[in-house]
Amino acid sequence: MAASYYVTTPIYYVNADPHIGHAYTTLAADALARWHRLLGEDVYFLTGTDEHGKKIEEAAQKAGISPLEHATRVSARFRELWQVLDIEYDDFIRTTEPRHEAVVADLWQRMMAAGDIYLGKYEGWYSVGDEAYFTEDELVDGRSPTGHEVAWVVEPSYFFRLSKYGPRLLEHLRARPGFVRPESRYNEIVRFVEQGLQDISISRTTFKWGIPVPEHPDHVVYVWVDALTNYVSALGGPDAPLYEQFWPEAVHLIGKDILRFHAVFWPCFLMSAGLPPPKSMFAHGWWTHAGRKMSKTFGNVIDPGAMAQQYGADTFRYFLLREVTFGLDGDFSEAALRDRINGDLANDYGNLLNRSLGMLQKYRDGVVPSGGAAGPEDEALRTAFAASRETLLKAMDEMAFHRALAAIWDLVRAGNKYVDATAPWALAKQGAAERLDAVLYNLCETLRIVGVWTLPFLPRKAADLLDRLGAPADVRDVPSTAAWGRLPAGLQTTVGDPLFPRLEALAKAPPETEKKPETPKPMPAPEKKPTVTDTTTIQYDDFAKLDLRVAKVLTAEKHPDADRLLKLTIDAGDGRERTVCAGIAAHYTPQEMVGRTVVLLANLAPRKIRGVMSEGMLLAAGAETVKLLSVAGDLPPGTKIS
Ligand code: ME8
Repeated sequence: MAASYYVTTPIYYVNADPHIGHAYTTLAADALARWHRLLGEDVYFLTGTDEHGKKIEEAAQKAGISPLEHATRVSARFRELWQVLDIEYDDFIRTTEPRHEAVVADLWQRMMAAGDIYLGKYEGWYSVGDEAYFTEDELVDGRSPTGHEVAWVVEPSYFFRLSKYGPRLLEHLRARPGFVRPESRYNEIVRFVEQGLQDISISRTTFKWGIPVPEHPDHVVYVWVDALTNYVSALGGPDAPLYEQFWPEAVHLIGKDILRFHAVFWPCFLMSAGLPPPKSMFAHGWWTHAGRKMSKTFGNVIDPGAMAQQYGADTFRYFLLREVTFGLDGDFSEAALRDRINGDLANDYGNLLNRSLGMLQKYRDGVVPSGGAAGPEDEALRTAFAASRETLLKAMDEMAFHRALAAIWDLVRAGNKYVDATAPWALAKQGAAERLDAVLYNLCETLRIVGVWTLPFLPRKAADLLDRLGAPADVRDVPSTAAWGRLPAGLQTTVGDPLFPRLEALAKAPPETEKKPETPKPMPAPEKKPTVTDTTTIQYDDFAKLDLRVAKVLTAEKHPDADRLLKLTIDAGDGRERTVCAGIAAHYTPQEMVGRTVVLLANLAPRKIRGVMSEGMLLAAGAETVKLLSVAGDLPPGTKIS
């Protein structure tokens, strides 16, 4: 029997329109769901909307309509966006549906029967923006940690004995290091639970827009108890066959800000109700724009629907999952998106398709040849295939989408190199028909494999690629890419228009791409050795302007457009991942760089180096032989060097 896989997104508040954060989690979940389907698993992918609570009630009041009417309108906008972004969910749950409300009431009664709910009085701070309670200590300048207003509330309330479940939760966490990912978030949760848990208020009496507490309808169920239950109610509740099949495999994708609700409250509610916690969860980072939190006040909100319309849904999907390590924060830049389109998608991926099928058309009337004569260039292509496959499978297991895509692109680039190395046009001229057959076949097989692997990320374009190749259904799944050579011979291919037309009109690009033409800056500059006469004394203040830090290399790859550069992603301890181009490709391999601790000049003005925005510079010594600076001992990223 096929394995089961259950992936969920948070259910989104319907107080306002969907934004990039919603799109991000949902398309990550969609990519995972598609990947697991391609593996042949039985997949259930759930998303939906969170429609109760004070926040929605207030938004409806503002709009002058009933909360349900408001929720219905906004919930529909989420579904419209998911259609635009090609999100293929299996179920969309709304918390105002009776099927959900019934399971919330059931869960409440189970927790009550376990003796874990008691009546008391809540007195403390509440933030409607977060729909969360805060202690005095947690407030920052009189606001919630996320910057929302708080109000002092005093009301009768039911409490949940969270304190009782601390030890059991800790045991659960310790036995399952993968319960919360990434690891940094797991550690954060373990530390939090170790400090001991306090009981929490789980009902409200000062407004009505919620699910009534069973037998006490003057209370409504706290919106987080209501919302979290969606993951079980969508499966039909604890006695349903869908629950039996999928609940043991549940993986929650969430943003880092709602981790505590998922990793602490939710497992404890479930334990109290006599149900097992989900299998695991992954908390991703936040997108900023132009270095700031997105907000209407700053006018820097990115509309995912508009982006998908302008650049194409596939492109937007690819960019969000390729640009930033899943788990870390990232800064959105339209210029970077355009670079990815012109570089990865047009130059690499689209080009491999068009040149390969173009040559196949020219030399073999577009028909995939069979067999042929092996040649010395084949080895490198096969090796690239095997290496990409291994990295890809592991990366998808770890939800490291950026690494998965980088691995696929290693094969794409190996395919393009294969064209250059085998020079099919020369083979045609020489009449080396057998070798030409083999080369053209290998290119088609590369395209097929790349096409299958990119289906989760570029669902339309990859399907288009496979259609142009004429690939039959049985060679369009992941198991069919386990070994080289499954593409049958004799298929009729069609070239078609470029898959990803280049964006030539850069003049129309946003101002950030229009900055002065960039030339690669060599690092370090070997030609210009400092001499004694170059040295002038400086004041300490001058030195203090340099933000030198310990940093860690997370990923490394060859710069797509410059042989001497490596393109690195680096953790400089500032909560985000940055890209740095370093002129060290002749001295260090990408593999040697991953995990290495380096010294970074972090406040060097960002500049674009051959199409890649580089933020900072690694320090190194030497000219002919270049050695990177490092620090003795084990200092964490971000440690200042002074
Ligand atoms: O929290 N970048 O709903 P929500 C990345 N209803 N992610 C972002 C983001 C950004 N700039 N801004 C927000 C809720 N998010 C609850 C969930 S689940 C049982 C109930 C993410 O609409 C945020 O991290 O406020 C969260 O995961 C998601 O958007 C939903 O936010």
